[in-house]
Amino acid sequence: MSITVDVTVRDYENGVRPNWCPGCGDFSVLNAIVRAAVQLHIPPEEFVLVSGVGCSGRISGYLNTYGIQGVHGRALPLAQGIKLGNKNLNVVVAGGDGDGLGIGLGHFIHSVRRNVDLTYLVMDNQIYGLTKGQTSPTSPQGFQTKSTPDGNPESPIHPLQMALNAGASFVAQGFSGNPKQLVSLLTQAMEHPGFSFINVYSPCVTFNKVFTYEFFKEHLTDTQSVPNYDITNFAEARKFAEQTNYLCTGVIFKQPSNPYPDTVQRADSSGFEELSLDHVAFENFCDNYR
Ligand SMILES: Cc1ncc(C[n+]2csc(CCOP(=O)(O)OP(=O)(O)O)c2C)c(N)n1
Ligand code: SF4
Repeated sequence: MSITVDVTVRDYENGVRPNWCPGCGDFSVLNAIVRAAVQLHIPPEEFVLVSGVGCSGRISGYLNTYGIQGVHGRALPLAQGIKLGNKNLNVVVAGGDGDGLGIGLGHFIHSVRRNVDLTYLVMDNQIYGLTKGQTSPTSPQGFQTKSTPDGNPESPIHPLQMALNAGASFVAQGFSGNPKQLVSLLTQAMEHPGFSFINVYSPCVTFNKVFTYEFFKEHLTDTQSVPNYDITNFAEARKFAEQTNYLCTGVIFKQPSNPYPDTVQRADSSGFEELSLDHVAFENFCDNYR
């Protein structure tokens, strides 16, 4: 018999006031994470929020739960270690497009392959917010920023395309301006066994004056508006994402997968004993650099 724990939003409040700019899309993501955890009756002591570096990366400090901000681009390996160390924890990872699709891109792809049971949410504002408005990997070609005053010469990474092509079994996209849907996407992602991915258009109101709330409200198409949209059809998912120029929302693709096993047979490490550290030699070596 499973016991349902009574959890409220208040249980997740830690009284720390986010220092995001008023109107930043990240507020909505924070609220959605809390509401999803509450809807799933997850007590704070069974929840971990791992974040990257950036304005978005501050998110893990704003909840009364376990949280850790990793070094830039390294939130996913941290989160995998946490989940594999304690499978009873619900692990959510959140970070920016620069963090996860620039410096952390390798980890993203390998996390999809490894398929550890966690949810990864990218707060995609198409810019580096914390460092004051440079071009990011999701900035479109021609986009003018402080680092590309003549327009971005590079073509962007499309997070949905990246996740689908890497083989992710749960791929969704949300928008900070639609908090109700965001909660629903998060609860579905967190319930999905294996690696689940949500890209969230989360406007930076200070440095990105092009991809605004108004822009997304006008341009986003939801899967629900497509008659008979089949979330299990990979070809349809890719086509829909491409045809909307990735300006789409909803669960784009979902299929069952085999999550990384809880217990993995480890290699016999007895042969490594001869590699054990000679502390005296090591200290002598270090002295050369002191
Ligand atoms: C190794 C390393 N390189 C660069 C930086 C500088 N830096 C901090 S945050 C950031 C990018 C932030 O952009 P994004 O991930 O999109 O997050 P946002 O601030 O927009 O939420 C960079 C380049 C760093 N902290 N560490
Ligand atoms: S600079 Fe942009 S991303 Fe950072 S807190 Fe302000 S609005 Fe949000």
